[in-house]
Amino acid sequence: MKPTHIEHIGIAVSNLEESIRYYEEVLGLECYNIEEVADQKVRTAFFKVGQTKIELLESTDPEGPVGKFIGKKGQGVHHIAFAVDDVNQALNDAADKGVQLIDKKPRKGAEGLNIGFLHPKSTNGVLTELCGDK
Ligand code: CMX
Repeated sequence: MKPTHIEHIGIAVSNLEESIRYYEEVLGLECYNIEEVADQKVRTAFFKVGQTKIELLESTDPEGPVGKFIGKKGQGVHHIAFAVDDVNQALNDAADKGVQLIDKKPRKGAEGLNIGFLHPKSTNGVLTELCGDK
């Protein structure tokens, strides 16, 4: 695979509205989309910084992936998402190289993109998302 850019950085937050205020009032960015991803048990807010986005993640369930993360580690960077042409192909490439997949096949994430996660235990501790149109 060859990622074209960092599509977004996912940041776990305790309170979406409070965190949006920081990004808007201090960093001067504009929140252009708030979306609940029921499947992932999160509410998300998006900002654009050049070609890359910031995705704030507020958990809707303490047992969901972000709820558990915040319970253990507190707020902070949760994952990095790389844009790839073909998520299915990229997941297969990673598996062939011995990387542990969280998603064996792409699924639909926020903003209608196809997404797939690689397990942080095989990516040097960084939860890694691959995402794209295909
Ligand atoms: N970054 C780095 N390490 C992480 C992590 C993260 N975001 N989340 C969990 N871990 C680590 C934990 O610290 C733990 O490590 P230790 O064993 O050393 O303590 C290990 O992974 C297992 O963690 P856990 O709390 O027991 O959590 P689970 O195994 O239940 O789940 C994970 C971990 C990554 C498999 C799960 O969170 C997952 O499937 N994530 C993918 C989906 C996701 O994150 N969705 C939310 C975002 C959706 C979106 O962007 O729209």
